[in-house]
Amino acid sequence: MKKLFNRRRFLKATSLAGASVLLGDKELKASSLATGQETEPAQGKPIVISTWDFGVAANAEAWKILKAGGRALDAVEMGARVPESDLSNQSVGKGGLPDRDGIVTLDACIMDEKGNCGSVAGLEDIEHAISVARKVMENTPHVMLVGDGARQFALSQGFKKEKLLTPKSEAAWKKWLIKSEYKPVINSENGLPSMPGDSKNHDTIGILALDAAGNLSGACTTSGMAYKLHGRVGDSPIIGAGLYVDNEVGAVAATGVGEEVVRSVGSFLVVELMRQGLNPENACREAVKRIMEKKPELTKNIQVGFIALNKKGEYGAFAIQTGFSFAVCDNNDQKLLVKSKSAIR
Ligand code: SD4
Repeated sequence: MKKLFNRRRFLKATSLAGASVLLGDKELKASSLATGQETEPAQGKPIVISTWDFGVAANAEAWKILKAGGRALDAVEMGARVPESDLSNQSVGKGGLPDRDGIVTLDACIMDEKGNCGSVAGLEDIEHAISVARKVMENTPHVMLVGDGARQFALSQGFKKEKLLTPKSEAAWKKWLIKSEYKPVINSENGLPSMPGDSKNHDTIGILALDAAGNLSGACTTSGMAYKLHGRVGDSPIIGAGLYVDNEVGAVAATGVGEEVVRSVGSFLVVELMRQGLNPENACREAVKRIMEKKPELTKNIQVGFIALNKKGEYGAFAIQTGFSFAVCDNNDQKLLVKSKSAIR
C-alpha cells in the first residue's frame, strides 16, 4: 500500500505538557491539548481525523478524496477500508482477533451529513464491514443488520466471502485458549495489563471528515474486543455510541471498552456537549469524566477515548488513559497526536 508518508517517521512520544504533536521527525509540544483549550482550527477545509496510529494511513486514503473536492462520506469509507485490509493489525477487519470460539466477527457503522446511517454487527466472512454498513444505509430501509442476516445481505450485494481468521490471529487465540481467561481489559498503550495471548486486544478505527462543501461524515469499524463472548456487540456499530454525526454541530467517534461507551451513549453525548458550546477537546473530556465518575474503580484499568470534529474544522480528543493516539490530516500537514496523562484526575 502506498502511503503519503512514512509511519516510522511518526515516532510516538508523550510530553509532560499533555501531548506531543509529531510532524515528520519534528516534535512540537502541544500544551493546549493538556489544558483543554481549543486545538488550533484547521487552516481551511477539508480535514479528516481518526483514531490510533493506523489512522495515519487511513487519513492518507481519505485525503485523496477530500483534496479532490470529494464527499466526506466517500472519504471516511475509503479511509476505514485501509485498516480493514491491513493484516498486520489485529483489531479491525481481516486479521482481527476472534471471539472466544475462534470466530472473527466485525462491527461497523457509517453516518452521513443528512443523518442517514447504516450498521452491521457480528458480521462474519466479509472483509469490508464498513462498506456493507454503507450498503445497509443506501440499499435498505433499515439502519442495522446483524449476524447471519448481515452476512447474507453482504453476499447478495456482491461482497466476496473470505476467511478473516489469519494464521497469526489463530495462533494468538490458541495461546489464549490455554488459560481461557475472560478478562475484557481493554488497554495496552500505557503498560496496564492486556489480554493474555496477545499484546494488543483492541483498537477501533473511528474516522471523521469535513469536506470542501462543509459537510461532515463519519465511519467506525472494528473486530471488537478480543476473545469476547460469541454474539457480543460493542459500541462501534451503534449509532450514538461508537459514532454520531450531526451536520449542524460536529462528528464524534469512540474507541475503548464498548460497554462503557454504550452505557453513556458516548458519541451522541459529545456532539450534544459541542452543541452547548464546548470545544471538541472539552466535550470529549466531559464525556470521559462522566464515565470515570460513574465507575471510578473500573476506570483505573480500562481505556475509553473519543475524537471529535466540529463544523468549523476544529478538532479534539480525550481518553481515560495515557497514550491514546489520533491522526489528523488537512491541507497543511498530516500528524499523529498522542495524548498524555489524563488531566481529569
Ligand atoms: C469494542 N470499542 O468492541 C470496541 C473496541 C475498541 O479500542 O475500540 N477498542 O468494544
